[in-house]
Amino acid sequence: MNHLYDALFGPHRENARDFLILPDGAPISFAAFVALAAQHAHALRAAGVNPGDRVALHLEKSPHMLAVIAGAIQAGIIFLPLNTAYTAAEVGYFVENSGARLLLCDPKSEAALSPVAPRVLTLAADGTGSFGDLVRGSAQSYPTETRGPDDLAAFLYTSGTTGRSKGAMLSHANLLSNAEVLVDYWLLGSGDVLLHALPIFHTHGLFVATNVALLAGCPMVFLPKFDLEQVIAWLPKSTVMMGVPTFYTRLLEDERLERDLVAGMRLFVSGSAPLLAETHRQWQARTGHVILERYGMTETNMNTSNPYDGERRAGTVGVALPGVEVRVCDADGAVLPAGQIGMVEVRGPNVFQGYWQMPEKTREELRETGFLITGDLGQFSGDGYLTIVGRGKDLVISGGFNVYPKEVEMALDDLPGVLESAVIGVPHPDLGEGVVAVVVPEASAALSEADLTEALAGQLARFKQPKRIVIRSELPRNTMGKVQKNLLRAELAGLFQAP
Ligand code: MLC
Ligand code: AMP
Repeated sequence: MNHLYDALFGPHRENARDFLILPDGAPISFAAFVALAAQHAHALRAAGVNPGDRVALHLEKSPHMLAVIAGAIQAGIIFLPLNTAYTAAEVGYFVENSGARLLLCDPKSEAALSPVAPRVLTLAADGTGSFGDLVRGSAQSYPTETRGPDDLAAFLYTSGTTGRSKGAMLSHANLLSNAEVLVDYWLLGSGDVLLHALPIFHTHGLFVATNVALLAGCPMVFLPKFDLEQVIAWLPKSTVMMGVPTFYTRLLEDERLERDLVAGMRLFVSGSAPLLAETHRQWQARTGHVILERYGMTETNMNTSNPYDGERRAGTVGVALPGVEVRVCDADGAVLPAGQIGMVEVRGPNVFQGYWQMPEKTREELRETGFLITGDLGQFSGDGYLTIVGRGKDLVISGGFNVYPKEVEMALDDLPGVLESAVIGVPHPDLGEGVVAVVVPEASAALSEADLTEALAGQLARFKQPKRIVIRSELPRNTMGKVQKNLLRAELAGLFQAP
């Protein structure tokens, strides 16, 4: 038995229905996808990757990328999906830290990424490339490797408040238990069609959207990315969409969004970043649909959700999912009563296995009792609805991507002429929060925003780079010498707002 493979793919071996509906090609049936996954499993083995090894994926979203992931699960290989925006230096760290035996990348990234991994093979979105060649010659069935619930399935790298990324280890049971809960909770079924416009290198697009679709046997309209025109074209043919708040604000900006366009839709889910109550209300007024907001994180998959039947309360992330314990605590871990603000802690079969080869980091965040300290500040209502009121961790969420200020500050501080810097998130109409850096030059240095922006390019993934850099002679500090980011946030709050 293979805990995750048997549940997600096993039932579909003979399923001739469409699984992946593609905007520019013939659909791929469930059965054809299972066969494709087996070919990718063979290709991974042919490339020298064995059960228990790691494979790093820096690939454009495509059915082939999904098939590598499925093939890795079938072959008992741990996969690391990486954001394609990551630079070679960032990818190099993930490959080295994880000990990945193979890096798969798009042919156009091969030259840049070859120096950072022991072995690099290529796989384009259309299936061509050196790894694609191995796939094409392979058999369409693979003897599935045995894997139990506690075996590791994936590492997802998440940056940290210290600026060093950590590999969150997720087991087969972590992923499957959460997908099972979500299918039941959101009533996903084979009659649904899921509009999939998220990337598949993060929890939301992969472990929430894709895993629930596989488990429910529901087809996905598989778009390469969020493209407004494509989403508008496919909404009338879909029943469920999962997205980050930017999806909803971008759609609201378009006058074609009205009731008729979404008459066939059953469910809109939002997560990964706070959905403004205002967006929730505008969506309801324009479309008649009430967005269902849920809350999760890389280390836990999904923790809470607004109910399917029952009140979907704007500005809240709903109630604890079945089987998941969610509590709000003080700094010592004592549980606080409803109404009080404290640290959100989570325990359940969804909670990860720790950070790869970082036992101390794991101990800092995962209590011996099994509760994960999320770093999010929350408050329960008397009837069990959780509101995320802020973050105890220094983190900016831009368009659903996490940016850890420490990492950006370290890159800035290393630039010639920079004395120190503070990176913050301020309200951004499109991305929710926009990354802003406040930089103090050394006494004799003449720094400009344009020069600093250029110097950072290539060092950090594009989404981590500040959208604005403000030069100041000093940073506000409290009596302890700590930079008062709250003052900077208040002062620069209007930076991205229309005048
Ligand atoms: C793209 N850019 C971003 C960005 N996305 N900058 C900041 N933040 C982002 N999120 C950059 C591009 O490189 C480009 O730079 C410029 O901004 C404009 O790009 P765009 O064309 O407008 O962006 P687009 O490609 O449309 O992407 C925006 C987006 C995308 C919101 C559709 O970022 C996205 O799909 N986000 C989803 C993230 C996600 O899946 N999160 C889940 C994490 S899991 P330039 O300079 O080249 O013009 C998780 C757990 C949970 O959090 O609970 O789910
Ligand atoms: P990640 O590490 O990318 O998985 O991001 C997880 C973080 O995203 C959480 O710790 C929260 O801070 C944030 N998050 C996810 N969903 C929501 C939500 N619905 N509302 C507010 N914050 C959210």
